[in-house]
Amino acid sequence: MGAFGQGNHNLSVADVDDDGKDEIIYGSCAIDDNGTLMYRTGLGHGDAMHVSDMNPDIPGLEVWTVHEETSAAYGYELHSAKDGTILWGTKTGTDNGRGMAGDIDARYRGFEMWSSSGAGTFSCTGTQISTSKPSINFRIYWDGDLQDELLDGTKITKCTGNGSSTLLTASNYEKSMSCNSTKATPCLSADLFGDWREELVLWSSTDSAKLVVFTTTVLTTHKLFTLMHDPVYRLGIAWQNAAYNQPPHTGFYMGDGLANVNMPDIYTPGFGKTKTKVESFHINSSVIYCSNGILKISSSESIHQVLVYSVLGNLIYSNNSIMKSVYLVTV
Ligand SMILES: [Ca+2]
Ligand SMILES: [Ca+2]
Ligand SMILES: [Ca+2]
Ligand SMILES: [Ca+2]
Repeated sequence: MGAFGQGNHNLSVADVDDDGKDEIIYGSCAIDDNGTLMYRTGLGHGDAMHVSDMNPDIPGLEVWTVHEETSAAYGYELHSAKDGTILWGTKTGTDNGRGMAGDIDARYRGFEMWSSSGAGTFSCTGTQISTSKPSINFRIYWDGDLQDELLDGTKITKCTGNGSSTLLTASNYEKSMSCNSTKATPCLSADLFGDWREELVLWSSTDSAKLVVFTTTVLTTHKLFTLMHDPVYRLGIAWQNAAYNQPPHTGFYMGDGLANVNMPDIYTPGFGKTKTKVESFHINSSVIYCSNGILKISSSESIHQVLVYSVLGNLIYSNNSIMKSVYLVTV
């Protein structure tokens, strides 16, 4: 009751009121964990929506969404995910079909956002920062920095202030294709291999039963737990098969540096023994994809065992009888 006409062609799931239970964010409304209406903005249906901590200066998550109804008071707007308060937006009087949000410009704190009908690209506070608009489709973590790259069809691009550069043209490999005609969405974009950058899954037009998985080979000095440990991100992968899928987002803002990201509760599998809680990462001194190099491991206590896995999960090095606080591994 009350949600009629407010839903999108997509949804997101997140704990927007921080009570440990998830709400369903469904376009212009949200459904509380007990199934009742939490709020409605009254702005009606839309085709694209993004939920994350887009403005890190405002506590909690924000929702960026576009609207189809020409009579809507806003054609695009940013609102509080918790109570639906409109933070900023513009009346367009058009069927605004596409909208994107991601942290694509480190010069402006928070996400940037843009849509089919908007005049350009905006900062998370609603200031227009450019008259141009990049692709309006998916985002993806692909290179080594903490900003989003853009994914549109089979192309991954990097925004470079005034333009963009192409990082991957996936159609060059196995004649890879995106899905859903003009929507040009991937089969999936998700952190499958666990290093926090995201893999891209497409299908081969030479054999549509064949999936083609792309992973980045770009070095990063930023180390983070797999994004699947973040509940908003993990649920974002779970709702990928809902209607006009939208890119997943984390529930935290990465652009201020990973030292500010709260460590979730992570336990090693234990392999039949007691599970061990992973207390911390040495996030400032690690290099992922350290191929053909020497990996230096240091600890405040004596290191007994070192296991090194590839990003595909294969064990590539093991030593079970070490009694040192500094240990060098040649990988
Ligand atoms: Ca909740
Ligand atoms: Ca926020
Ligand atoms: Ca930004
Ligand atoms: Ca990046």
